Amino acid sequence: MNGSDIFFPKAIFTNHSLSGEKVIKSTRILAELEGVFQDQKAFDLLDKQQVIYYVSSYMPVPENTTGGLFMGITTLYPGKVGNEYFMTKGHFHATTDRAEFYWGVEGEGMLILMDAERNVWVERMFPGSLHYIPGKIAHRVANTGHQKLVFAASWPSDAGHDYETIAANGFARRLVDINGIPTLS
Ligand code: M6P
Ligand code: ZN
Repeated sequence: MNGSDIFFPKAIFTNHSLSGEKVIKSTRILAELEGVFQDQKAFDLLDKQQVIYYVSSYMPVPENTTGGLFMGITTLYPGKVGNEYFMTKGHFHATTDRAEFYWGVEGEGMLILMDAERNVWVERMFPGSLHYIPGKIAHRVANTGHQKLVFAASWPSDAGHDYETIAANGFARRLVDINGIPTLS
């Protein structure tokens, strides 16, 4: 090995965010979560421009490439719409059988999972929690704490996102605050 074979990494993971040439950043404001929460009256009273979460994704290969991997870091703010915690949109994968890892980095939350028969269950998220999401399972994250929830994810580059199924039918159960306790209702 000589000096010309030593490279700087193509992406950097610092301060709970990714940076590099092939990193894409996106932000979700509350307006983009219209219809996601149960309490429409409470939703209508909130500032629709507020940022609910943001994601930085390292996509080293083009979307839909078979055999590649992506990585994302998501920061989800604390808050509620009525008694329902702020959460990500949630999705199935467009290539339905593709799996994904999520892992907790900072803060507290719940990973909400739903299979094709609409059975719903949750896994607690905390710094160091590791979650294997098998194919064909919809996934969304709720922040149940009082600070930012940061989690990382890695998924196949040909997984894609199916948001339509969730937009049409939602998840079969909701994670709500009942007397300060996250409860699946
Ligand atoms: C994770 C990954 C991404 C996803 C993001 C936000 O970082 O699963 O693919 O985009 O969370 O979740 P959603 O797309 O459901 O809003
Ligand atoms: Zn996914």
